[in-house]
Amino acid sequence: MCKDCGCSIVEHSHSHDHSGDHHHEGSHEHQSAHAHLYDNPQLNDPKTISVITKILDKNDQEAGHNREHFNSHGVLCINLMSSPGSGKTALLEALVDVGEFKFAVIEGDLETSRDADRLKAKGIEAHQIQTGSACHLDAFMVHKALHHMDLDSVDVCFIENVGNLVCPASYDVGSHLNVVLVSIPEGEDKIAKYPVMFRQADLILFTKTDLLPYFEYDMQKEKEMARALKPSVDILEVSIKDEESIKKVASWIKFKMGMR
Ligand SMILES: Nc1nc2c(ncn2[C@@H]2O[C@H](COP(=O)(O)OP(=O)(O)OP(=O)(O)O)[C@@H](O)[C@H]2O)c(=O)[nH]1
Ligand SMILES: [Zn+2]
Ligand SMILES: [Zn+2]
Ligand SMILES: [Zn+2]
Repeated sequence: MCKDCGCSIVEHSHSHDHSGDHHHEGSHEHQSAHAHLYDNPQLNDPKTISVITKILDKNDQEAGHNREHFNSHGVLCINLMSSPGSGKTALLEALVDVGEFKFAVIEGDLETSRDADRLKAKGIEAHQIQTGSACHLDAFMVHKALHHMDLDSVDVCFIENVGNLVCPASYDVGSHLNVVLVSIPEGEDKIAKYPVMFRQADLILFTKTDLLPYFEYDMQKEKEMARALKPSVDILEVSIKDEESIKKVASWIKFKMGMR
């Protein structure tokens, strides 16, 4: 558990408002989060609860401000979340090749600038955030990056979150949409084990489908599990070796761009 980020807070709400204004004071999400905190013997000190609640409320305000940045430039912001190595950076590299829209990327990793360097090598504007010990991006980290970016020159800004299926789900970073990746080699149980993350998803991408012949993976069962958690979720299958599958992701994004 991450001591300073409040990642033990589990939101039980089945939906999350990404529409702009966030009124989180006393919201249902936070009340249920508080209830959950009191159940946690490691975090049952009222002072600790009060500090974590304040961190999340401040984060939500900053996330709203980040969304104003994106809205004022007509940019669609997409938060990419997954376990480490599920293929977030590889997807971005493949998306630039299909060339359907212009995008920039805010990269979050504990250490190194490797992901941003990979993207810059493909001509993508990328800004690396090194979080040090933090296992997620928060709205303040993203805001710092925003003031170094030229949002006028892009249609979409991706935020590649730190590889982690747990606490990134608790931090609104100011995105409009959440895309959650889950790769075939990770095994069949990820959606059931990390429901908080998958409930936040607007789109779930099953990645590395070219590896399906080598793994026992019941795709239909996993899709049913995803829809049981969130009936409205969109789902696509992706392999970076199949350009048509990348084009489908690009089309989904273009469709969403058209509504902003
Ligand atoms: N076979 C196959 N390999 C893939 C695919 N997508 C990504 N990979 C490989 O999986 C590895 C991890 O991919 P990344 O894109 O770095 O994963 P990531 O989610 O960005 O990882 P972190 O930033 O560390 O969380 C790389 O070696 C990729 O080449 C795919 O569709 N098929
Ligand atoms: Zn954390
Ligand atoms: Zn990456
Ligand atoms: Zn600002």
